[in-house]
Amino acid sequence: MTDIAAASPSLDLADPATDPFAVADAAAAVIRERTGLETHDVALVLGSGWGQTGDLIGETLTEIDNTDVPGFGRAAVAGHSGTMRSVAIGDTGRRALVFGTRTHFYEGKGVRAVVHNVRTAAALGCRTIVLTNGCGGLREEWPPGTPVLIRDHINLTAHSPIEGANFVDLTDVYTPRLRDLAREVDAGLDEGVYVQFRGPHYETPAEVQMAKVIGGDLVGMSTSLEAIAARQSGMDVLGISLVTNPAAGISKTPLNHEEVLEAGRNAAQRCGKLLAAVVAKI
Ligand code: 8IG
Repeated sequence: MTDIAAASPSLDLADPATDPFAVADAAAAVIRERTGLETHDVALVLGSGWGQTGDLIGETLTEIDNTDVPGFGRAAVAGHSGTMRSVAIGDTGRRALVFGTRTHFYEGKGVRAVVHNVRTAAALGCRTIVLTNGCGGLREEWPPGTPVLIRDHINLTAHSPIEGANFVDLTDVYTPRLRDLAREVDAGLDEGVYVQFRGPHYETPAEVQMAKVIGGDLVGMSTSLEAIAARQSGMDVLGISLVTNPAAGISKTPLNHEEVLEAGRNAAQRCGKLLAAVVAKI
């Protein structure tokens, strides 16, 4: 290795020689410089249908293009914004780091890229992360626009964000205390088991039935890998799914992305208020 290579370690997450936590540290350094803050308190990842909800948490004090931060790329999904924001949490004096988009496993950039947001949040000192998503619902009593607390997950990606012999306990991936706190805000919130498929195609009706048989209530393409990485980093996790469509075969009509965006727009008010109230209590 040359001296120059030794002095400037790679920040390319796709390079196996790169330490993903060093990239997270580099990302955190840029965010510290831009925000003027040494730490943040809570991180949020806004999934499909949750895009507008961040605004209700409080005033955005800094907005940073993902492309300015090591390890982050451009948004790959229509309706997602490619920025992260530092938001004042009401008048609590605490600060939230809000990721307007996420990297999905189906983008093929590898698991490290998928959980880079989580590790960056941990590097900034966030003790809690709120993971939101849009998903398909398996229960008839959850029409599109219903937010559901994630109680547990089934990771069907056949991948883990953890490398090496590091046997992280996943008994309470989704912190019970945080779910209780969410129900203090909205007592009507149901809980469910989220099943992460690889995507990007939606499931077949047979796959949805399988998800049901193995104990699933929600089907999606995110969140589980991020939640695992968050637990590895010692963060508490709150997962909230927005049911944007009945999963395939649950309803009679085929699925489309426009339906997903529409459900999000319609549910924005309830979800935004929920998120803002919960984050203020964390
Ligand atoms: I939004 O029905 C959304 N994301 N896997 N299945 C899966 N992901 C989704 C779905 C869905 N809806």
